[in-house]
Amino acid sequence: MTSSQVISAEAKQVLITNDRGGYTVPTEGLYPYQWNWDSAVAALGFAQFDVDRAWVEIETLFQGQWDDGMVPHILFHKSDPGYFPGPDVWGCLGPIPSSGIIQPPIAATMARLIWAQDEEAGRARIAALYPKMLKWHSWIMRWRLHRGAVCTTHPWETGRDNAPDWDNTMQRMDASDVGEYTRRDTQHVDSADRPTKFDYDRYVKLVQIGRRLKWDQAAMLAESPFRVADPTMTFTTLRAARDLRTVGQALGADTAILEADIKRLEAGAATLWNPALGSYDSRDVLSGEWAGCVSNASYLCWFAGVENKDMLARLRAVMERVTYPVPSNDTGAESFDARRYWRGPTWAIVNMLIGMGLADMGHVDEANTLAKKTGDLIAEHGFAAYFDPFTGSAAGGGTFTWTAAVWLAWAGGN
Ligand code: 9WN
Repeated sequence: MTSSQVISAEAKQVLITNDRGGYTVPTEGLYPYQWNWDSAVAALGFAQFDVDRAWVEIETLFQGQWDDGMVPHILFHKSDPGYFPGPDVWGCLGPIPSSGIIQPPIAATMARLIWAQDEEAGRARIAALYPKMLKWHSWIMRWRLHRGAVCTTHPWETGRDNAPDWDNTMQRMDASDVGEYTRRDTQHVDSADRPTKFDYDRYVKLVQIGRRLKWDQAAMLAESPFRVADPTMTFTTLRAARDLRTVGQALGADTAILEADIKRLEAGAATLWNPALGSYDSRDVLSGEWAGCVSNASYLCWFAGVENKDMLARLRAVMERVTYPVPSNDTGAESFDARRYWRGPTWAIVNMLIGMGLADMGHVDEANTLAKKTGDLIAEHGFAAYFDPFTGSAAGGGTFTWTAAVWLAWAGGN
């Protein structure tokens, strides 16, 4: 076996080990439940060796869909004391105990890619998923838009929990009455790789507010102190709309509504361009302030089918300068921290989304370079959650489902 085949066998084993029967945990211990966007990536990884299992992963995720269309960020299939905040803290009443927020809606994109690998047999599977995916998309369009950009109501929704994008908004929040709680994350991994207590208090406070409002979106819109229009949510939603349109057309559905959604979201994506920064950025819709952050999500424009020459120039420079791109924060920013959660490290999953977008938009050289560098990173440093962008050293726990899936589906072939 070549070394690449050895790594592929290991990657496959990571997925199999993290499989809990119908769903995959992100990693043993630290994350014992089904996470929304991790699961979508896991499905694409499974599709490389077991396409039936790939569909099952997404089907299980949608079993947790709420009546109103929302698909939660965590499904607590079996209670596990190793994770905080668990189902008792969220107090949600969906068909499966869950959190009350979402994550970047990449499931439709992954389902479309899986269907491309399983055209005939997969038709019935995607046809059954299509109305559910559309319902979730419509929920986002109904509740989360601000000038066409998609807002996040909790840092965890973007999947970029601890990004500096939220610092100003979090600074303004009062969490003095959050009460006592015991973190579990720092019992599994080094606290230097994890968010601070200041941030964690605010994450928990936002969960308490949502719970008090019974996760009623209209009430949260009126009362929650956290609403930020962000590149992750906006670009992934726009991409989902395009993929849903493609799937809908192939299934003979009327996709007029999706055409209109795409136009609104394209206009929304343009509102995230911060001219002073020269980058896509997050904006707090309550204060009107820019975050002033170039993150790895800023480079998801191509994934959304949005071309931008300035971002391309920036990406080329980053790929020259940084050994293992794409860092989750501008390496020159004051808030840059090479190891701490979303404040600097490189995440293979975001690289894959950026790379897929680059390839789709015809930037094949950049896409190949990024896939190669990501492949080298994984080959040299393993299936970690994330990596120091300069040294490549692994952080946040090993044997991560999505890093293994990224190797199998994208980075391992180069
Ligand atoms: C909270 C599972 C998840 C990822 C997120 C990542 C991290 C959770 C946490 O782990 O978030 O959702 O408790 O740290 O930031 O992107 O989906 O891998």
